[in-house]
Amino acid sequence: MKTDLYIHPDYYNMDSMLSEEHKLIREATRSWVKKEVVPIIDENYENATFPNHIIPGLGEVGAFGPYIPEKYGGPGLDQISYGLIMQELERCDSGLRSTASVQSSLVMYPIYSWGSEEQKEKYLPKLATGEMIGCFGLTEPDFGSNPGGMLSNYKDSGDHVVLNGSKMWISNAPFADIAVVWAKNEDGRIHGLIVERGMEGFSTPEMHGKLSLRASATGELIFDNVKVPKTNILPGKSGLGAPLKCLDSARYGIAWGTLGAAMDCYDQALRYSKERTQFGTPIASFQLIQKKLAEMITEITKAQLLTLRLGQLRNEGKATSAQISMAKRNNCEIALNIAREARQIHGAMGITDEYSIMRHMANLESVITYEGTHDIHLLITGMDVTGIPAFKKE
Ligand code: TGC
Ligand code: FAD
Repeated sequence: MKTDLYIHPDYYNMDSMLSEEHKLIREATRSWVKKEVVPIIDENYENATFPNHIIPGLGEVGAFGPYIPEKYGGPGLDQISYGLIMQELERCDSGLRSTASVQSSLVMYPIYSWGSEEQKEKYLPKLATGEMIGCFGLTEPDFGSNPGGMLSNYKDSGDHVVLNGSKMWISNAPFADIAVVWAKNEDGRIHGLIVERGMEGFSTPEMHGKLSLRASATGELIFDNVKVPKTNILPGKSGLGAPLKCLDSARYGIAWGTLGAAMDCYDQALRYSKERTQFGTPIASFQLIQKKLAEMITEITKAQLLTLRLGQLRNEGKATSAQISMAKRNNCEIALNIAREARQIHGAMGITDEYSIMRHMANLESVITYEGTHDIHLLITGMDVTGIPAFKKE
């Protein structure tokens, strides 16, 4: 079995800006990940399976709804703790973090923010422990970057509504117990509905053939005249702004998570470069290797500062959607670049599963695309600074 030697880089002593509680939460997650997930992740990645048996453990480390109050079964942590947990999970594998992000930010967050008291009491405590798993259906086959065009719709039918349509690329879908689904009512207004596995006409076929994020289950959601009780509609918010607000929370977690993947790649590259000898000397002594390592740690340090500051703003309730987009975009980009450079430092060994680098690199191709593509986030920043949206052709 491989030994996990990870030591996280902290060039600017960022740890001095964390509380003792933050460090304890990070350490607890790191130890659990090292013990329970690191030894099995390669096999799951290779087999394209999610290790369902670790779900209760994810609940125990607080990875499901870290900021959900204790009243609803969550640990009631702050936003920086949430970020640190995501960082430790993605340090191991983006698919692991994905499962937790979807459950936390895309399922628990909307139920907590806009659910009725009955919905909160029914679903949140079970989601917090992992007794129940959720997924989030926004993307459709013809509406990815432009979710506002969605075709999924429902019609009023007495005490229930009848839902039709389909969603694609849905993380956790194949084994989720519930789906938070975004669909239009008869007036064309978007609402969130909680659809439960077992409702007649609702199916979740698994999508196969992914060469990225293989340790995360992805599927479709198909609604064929599904009768959804009206009590399952989220009453507190409607319009595209509702699912986009959930994305803010998930994108924030991804900013922390991708930094974890970047730090893992850098840590391995630094160690390998000191151990690997060529031309009678450690490759770390070559200027070109040092250039790669110096640039990696510089980008990681800048991203750590950006991300922690964003966490402080989130704690104060002051982070804007555009600030979150900037961090998601930046951290995905630096993580992918660092994974590519770390792969080169490892030479041929870098393409094997001896190291997690190639797996991170392949995973990050999904992460740079989902939750808003790299270019969509660039356009969000462009719109924010100019006041002019460049998404649509008039
Ligand atoms: P637009 O007209 O700009 O906005 C519609 C309404 O939404 C409001 N809004 C936001 N609200 C909260 N947070 C945000 N980030 C928001 N962005 C916009 C906006 O104020 C407006 O409100 P109102 O009251 O005026 O109606 O919308 P648009 O149709 O022009 O689209 C804008 C665009 C392109 C930025 C947006 O649609 C977008 O972000 N597209 C990307 C789609 C995306 O990210 N999909 C992700 C699907 S989920 C996923 O990938 C999960 S992966 C999970 C995992 O495994 O980790
Ligand atoms: P498209 O929107 O078709 O984009 C294709 C290309 O066109 C991109 O390069 C894009 O940047 C570019 N483009 C599009 N519009 C513009 C524009 N206006 N200006 C400039 N360029 C533009 N979705 C969910 O709802 N729930 C999930 O749980 C979920 N999980 C996912 C898991 C995985 C592994 C993956 C890969 C995706 C997941 N998604 C999920 C879907 C994801 O959010 C979408 O793939 C993403 O939003 C992009 O949509 P698309 O793939 O349809 O690409």
